[in-house]
Amino acid sequence: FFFVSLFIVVLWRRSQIAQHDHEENQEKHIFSNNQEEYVDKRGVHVVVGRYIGNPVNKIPNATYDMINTNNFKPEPNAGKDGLPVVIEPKDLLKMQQLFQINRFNLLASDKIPLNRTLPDVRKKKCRTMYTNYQNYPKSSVIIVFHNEAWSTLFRTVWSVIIRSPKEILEEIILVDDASEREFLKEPLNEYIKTLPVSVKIFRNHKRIGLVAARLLGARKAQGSILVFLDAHCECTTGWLESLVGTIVENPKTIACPVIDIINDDTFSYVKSFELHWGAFNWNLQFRWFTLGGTELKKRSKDNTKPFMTPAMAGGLFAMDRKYFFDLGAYDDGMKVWGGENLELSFRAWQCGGRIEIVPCSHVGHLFRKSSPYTFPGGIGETLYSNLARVALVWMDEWGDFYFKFNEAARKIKDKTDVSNRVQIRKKLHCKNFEWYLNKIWPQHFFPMKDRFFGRIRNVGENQCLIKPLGKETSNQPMGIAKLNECLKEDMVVEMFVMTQDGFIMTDDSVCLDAPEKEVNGVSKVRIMACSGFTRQKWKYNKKTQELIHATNNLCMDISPSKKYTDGLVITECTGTKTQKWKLEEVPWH
Ligand code: UD2
Ligand code: MN
Repeated sequence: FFFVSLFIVVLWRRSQIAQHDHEENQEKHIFSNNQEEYVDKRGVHVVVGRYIGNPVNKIPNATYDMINTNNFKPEPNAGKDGLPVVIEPKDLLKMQQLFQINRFNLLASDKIPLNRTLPDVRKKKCRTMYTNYQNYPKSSVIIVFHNEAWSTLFRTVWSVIIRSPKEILEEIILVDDASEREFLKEPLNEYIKTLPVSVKIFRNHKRIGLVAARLLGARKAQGSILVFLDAHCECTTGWLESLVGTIVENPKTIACPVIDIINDDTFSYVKSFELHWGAFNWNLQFRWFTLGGTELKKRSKDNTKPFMTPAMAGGLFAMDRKYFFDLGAYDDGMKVWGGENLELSFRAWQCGGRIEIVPCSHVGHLFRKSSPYTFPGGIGETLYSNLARVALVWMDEWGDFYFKFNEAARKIKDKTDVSNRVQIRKKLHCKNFEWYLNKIWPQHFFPMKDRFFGRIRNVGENQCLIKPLGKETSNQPMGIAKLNECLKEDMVVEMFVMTQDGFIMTDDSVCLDAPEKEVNGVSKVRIMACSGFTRQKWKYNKKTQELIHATNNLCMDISPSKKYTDGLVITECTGTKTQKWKLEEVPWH
């Protein structure tokens, strides 16, 4: 229980963005909280902290006035070209005080002009693509918000205005989900009248959550394409033509931009790498994962071409309006925040549509480390009831798997009525979740009929292999492969999958990994991001109970120090008891 709860806390709402940089063998992740983490050429795991600013121990709370006044005071050059904003030392305390309001650096945001310039981050070839956009259908851009800051909200609006071809922009629709801030009321109504394109505002006076708010916006939209954005985005040149162009090619496509990072401390615009696709872990948390070998090969032919993704992040996408409603719009049983992105992702794929990431479309999103608003009904209750709906309607046996390992969702399950959504699944003759996993995400790490799922127990020590704890900075729990007391209950920390190809993997797409050549007689076994490379392949010999590294025929053993906390190694097979492993099946549905 300790492990599981700690794990949940660590991974709780981890911002999903990681950035990949592939320079030869080097894989680099830059996380939104300014930590950098990569595996260098020797396979050494490096984490570099880059936190800027001095943490202050006692930060006074933001005052009522700070929260309710619009303090937008642009300085002409602040944040120009997407560069970071520098806060003077004398303002640091005020900065931290203001930070709490929206959980981003409001002081910095309020200095940046609404129409700041941004670099054109697209691949060069993109500039010659989607040039006949004059013939494209028109878009309604829908932005829902709850207590958003003025500067971030209207920088989103202005970035749409100045970087969308006016021929294909029908309107911008703002939906206010019961914001309390004074400046978002009458002053906003007046301000939008001055804007050079049609901007409409619809308001809910009771909090209805982002799904219902987006549904309202979609129903009011006049354009034949719906484009959804969060209220703290910045669009770059070419963003809209490429999304709409992708839908014109195939109207059953949900087109997503590459989501770049607006840094929550400095508001710098950071291009994120295009080698990611979206998926999810056993807890149904959205995650970015690196594309595997075959997708990379497919993409290397033309890296400006849209590519499929098993799931979308949720906030930023474009879709044909008619198709949006034909496909069942959104699940209006979903409350406040969370889960709707997976619901739409599964529905699209299973019911004959597709989701693509469009490399020529780049939109920045302000990623935060925590959520600034209240969750009526409690954050757990809302999120888990949304996810329970996803599992019940779309995931078949894997829904049972989710409930088995997720107590919070299990508790809500019986109170959840999804009959209207099950109807939609029937009406649209949707495929099952097994098809989705096999065909759309074959690299997935979920249990399957033809795979081992369960504990891996060392016979000599009577200890079990465990997944390392995720680092604060990382989406993926990585580290030295270690043993721990085997638990009596079934807990995800000691659950592993072994595929027919010999990959031993677990939640969050991490795999048992060892070097192909031994280093000084023994090599450490690590748990690393699954790569599909042979260094992550293993063979299990049922008779001898040995786990053998596929390329060099070395056996997995505990470290020579014989302390299982020192981690596992691969070494010459000797038949000793610590080289024997039991693969204990655990029922998962
Ligand atoms: C991500 C998505 C977000 C949504 C969410 C899961 C991206 C970049 N963002 O989290 O769009 O899919 O996952 O639900 O993919 N809002 C309301 N009413 C509410 C709560 C939020 O209107 O009760 C608005 C909010 O002001 C914002 C949008 O909904 O404009 C998304 O909320 P968020 O920015 O907190 O979500 P985020 O980016 O953490
Ligand atoms: Mn957001």
